[in-house]
Amino acid sequence: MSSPKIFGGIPEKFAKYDKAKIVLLPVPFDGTSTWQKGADKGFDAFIEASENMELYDIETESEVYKNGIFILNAITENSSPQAMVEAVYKTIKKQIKCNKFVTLFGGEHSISIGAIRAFYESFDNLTVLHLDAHADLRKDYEGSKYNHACAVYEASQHTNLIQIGIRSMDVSEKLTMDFEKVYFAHEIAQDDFWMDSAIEQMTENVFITFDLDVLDPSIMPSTGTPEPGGLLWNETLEFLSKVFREKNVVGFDIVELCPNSTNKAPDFLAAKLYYKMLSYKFSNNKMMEEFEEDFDDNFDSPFSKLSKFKDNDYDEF
Ligand SMILES: [Mn+2]
Repeated sequence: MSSPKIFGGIPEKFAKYDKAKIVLLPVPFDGTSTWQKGADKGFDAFIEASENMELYDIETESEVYKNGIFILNAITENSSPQAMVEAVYKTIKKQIKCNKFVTLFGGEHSISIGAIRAFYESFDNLTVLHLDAHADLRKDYEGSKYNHACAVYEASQHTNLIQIGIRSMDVSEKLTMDFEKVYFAHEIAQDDFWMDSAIEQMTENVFITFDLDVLDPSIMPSTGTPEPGGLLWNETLEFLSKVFREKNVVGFDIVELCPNSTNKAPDFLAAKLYYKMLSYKFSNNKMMEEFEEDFDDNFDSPFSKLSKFKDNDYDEF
């Protein structure tokens, strides 16, 4: 497998498939967005910004790129939203079976539907942690259940869905919404304990779907439907680092970067967010590997230990 793109301008030897623990699937799909188009340009802007990023993470004292980050061939299927979702599903499932830590970058939020399906089929009792300004709980929208407005409907039926930062929804979504597991933006602003409460509701295996519009438009204006009153940078990272520390995050996606050619700061934020999440994931693993060496020879890798697949389940490429 070869790929023309490299995240973060990392040395080529860390961007080869065989050695990479991390794979990144670009899905530059923008077929169902309703207002500002441009999420299909998000991945390129994200990669370009990443090249200007310094690769040592101060907080975790780590250089996570040394675990290897390989960019898979982008999903370009766009004959229909359903066909795109199925293509994403197949690719993700295959990579999970190959014991990669699988990440995705959108595209708009409908790209998460196939990813979530692959993850809940592969990991028992999956929690989907959904950070978003919007509830995205519609069963169908404009005639399709593969619309971005339906991004987590399937997750609400098949996983332990926890929603963070919501501040815009349709009244019909109240029927689907599990209010016990929703942390609205206006509540977060007044509650010092929301992070611990949300983490308490999570099962061990967590997939994170991160819609960039969960962030406040003051720091993330480059998104299709910016909503005032969102999360800020440091509180977002505090929450994510806790989740990665306390749970087995099995994969994540970041969606809805809709780049603006005159303000590149949001593109850089997206690249940094991606790298921060990897840093949290793999600095935990480092601790787990030390634990493994010291105490237990049979300890599996943190990704494989809870997946339903056995090592000999590998697909041929
Ligand atoms: Mn959204």
